[in-house]
Amino acid sequence: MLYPQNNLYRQFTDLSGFWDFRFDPADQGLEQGWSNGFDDSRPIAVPASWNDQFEDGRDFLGPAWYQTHFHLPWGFNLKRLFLRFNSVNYLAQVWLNGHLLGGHEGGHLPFQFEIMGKIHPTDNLLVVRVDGSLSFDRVPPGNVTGDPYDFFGSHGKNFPQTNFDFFPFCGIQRPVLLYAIPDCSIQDLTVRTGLDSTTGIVSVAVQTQNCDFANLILSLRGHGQELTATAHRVEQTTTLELLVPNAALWEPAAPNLYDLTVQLFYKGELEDVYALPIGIRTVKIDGSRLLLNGKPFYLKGFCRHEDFPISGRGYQPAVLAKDFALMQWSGANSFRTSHYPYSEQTMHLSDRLGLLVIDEIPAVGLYFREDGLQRRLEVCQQYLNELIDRDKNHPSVLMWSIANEPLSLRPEAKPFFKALYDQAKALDPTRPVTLVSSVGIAEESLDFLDVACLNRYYGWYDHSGRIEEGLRNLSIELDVLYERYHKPIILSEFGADTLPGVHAQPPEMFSEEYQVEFLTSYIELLRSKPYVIGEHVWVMCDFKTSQGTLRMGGINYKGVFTRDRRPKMAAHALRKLWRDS
Ligand code: BDP
Repeated sequence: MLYPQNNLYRQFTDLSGFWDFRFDPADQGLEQGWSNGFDDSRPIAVPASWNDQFEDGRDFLGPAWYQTHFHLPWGFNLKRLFLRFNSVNYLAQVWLNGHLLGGHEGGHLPFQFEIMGKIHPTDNLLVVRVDGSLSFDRVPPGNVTGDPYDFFGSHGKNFPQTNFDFFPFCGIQRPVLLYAIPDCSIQDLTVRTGLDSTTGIVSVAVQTQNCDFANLILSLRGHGQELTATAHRVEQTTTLELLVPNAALWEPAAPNLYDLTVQLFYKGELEDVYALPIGIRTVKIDGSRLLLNGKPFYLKGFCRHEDFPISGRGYQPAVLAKDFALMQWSGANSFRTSHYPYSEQTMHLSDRLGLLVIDEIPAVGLYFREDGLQRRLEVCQQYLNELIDRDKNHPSVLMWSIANEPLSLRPEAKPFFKALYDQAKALDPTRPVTLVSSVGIAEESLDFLDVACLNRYYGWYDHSGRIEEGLRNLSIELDVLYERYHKPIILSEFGADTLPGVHAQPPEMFSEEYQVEFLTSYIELLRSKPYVIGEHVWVMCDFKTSQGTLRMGGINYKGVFTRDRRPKMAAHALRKLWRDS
């Protein structure tokens, strides 16, 4: 799904702003909820999670109603029109002027509706019902009951009862765009790049719609070069290839981008243009090594969350700019989109600023009891399709992650992940596929996954207060894991809760000194293992969680930065380590 853009042939407008909003705890529905004129509505900021915008309803997860009015911008009436929602968590149903456009399941991924015939030139009423409530058969799951074996962390005692460790923020969390494209248009582009000695190979699959036998001109500009390729009488899809001599490759230390432009001609007229920044690079797993552009690469960086006071999981451009500035300041070269896809803008900034991304579907807290299992698989399959469709053209996307810490000790786990692995490979054979494990050696899907990602908290949840002892265990475990599966390993989470301003010498749990010792001694161990290809600290910033005995004030304090982005001592320690090595 191409992101809307503005040029002479396509346009979009952002419907962000204050919408009308009401909670609907009795689930009275559209008729009762809206035909009464919405007397009890209140203004709400879109995009943003609803939970922290009011004095009531923080823990209320839905259903709730949003509505806004808009006019058709000048010139839009000559084009095909769509409404695109970049992220609504969790279930969305959308009406335009009383017509049900459809629905979507799952936050963090975009969906859209064509609205021809349903839109007026002047006043349009857009209504969205959002339900973010937690259920065992949703992904990620919540309100799980029964066998403690299927629970994450606090064994179902947290509130709201999530099977994962972050607050289940809900609402319209990213922009809603109204956009226009020509009838005869470029529907999709799939860019893949390769390398033959110093020559870059750029192959672009172009999909057109509503114009058989169109002509295409593909051009690539940048780094002193301008190259073109053409295709004639294209029937819906074709693949064009460009060879780029002495290509300026994309890598974190030099995130070189080229401007790719596709022009679509139909019956002699230029009908559509789409432009995309692209990077030329290759990714390969070679034995126990990760090769970027043919050279071994070691990942240093963070896991993160989209989380900020008041806006919750809502898109905040200034916070995003700050997060990238802090990642660059600390010397990170990569991050994981734990535990759901991040905004499209995050992916664009990663391309531009040179951060590699482990791109994860929102499959966290998965468990494998029969009830709801098939449904959870289907939802994960939908997410994987949507994620790869959205992010396949970003040079920053290094690999796909198909889950975080699934409770994989049941036999159903392996076939579940084999189905997702095969799907990812069929959609994108160019990138490695991983899964982030907490069960380690028992994660039998490592038989087929390309990379092993392991989360470990020895010296925190286990071996509390005894980092050295914990690390002796980790050292043995890493060796055993590599011996068993022969896959390169990323330590994809390790960290310690740290209260800013709390100090102790000798270091004690929760003190800033303990976090420094914890992270630096983990990193020293990891660097001694030749099959370890990366270290991702849990977590970049403190973030909001459900309430429970494990989380003081509903906050996970493992951040290297506070929730408002101030550094703890560990941030300086990591900067020293990551910038010097
Ligand atoms: C891991 C989870 C992560 C948690 C973290 C923690 O993947 O979501 O927040 O532990 O406990 O198990 O801090």
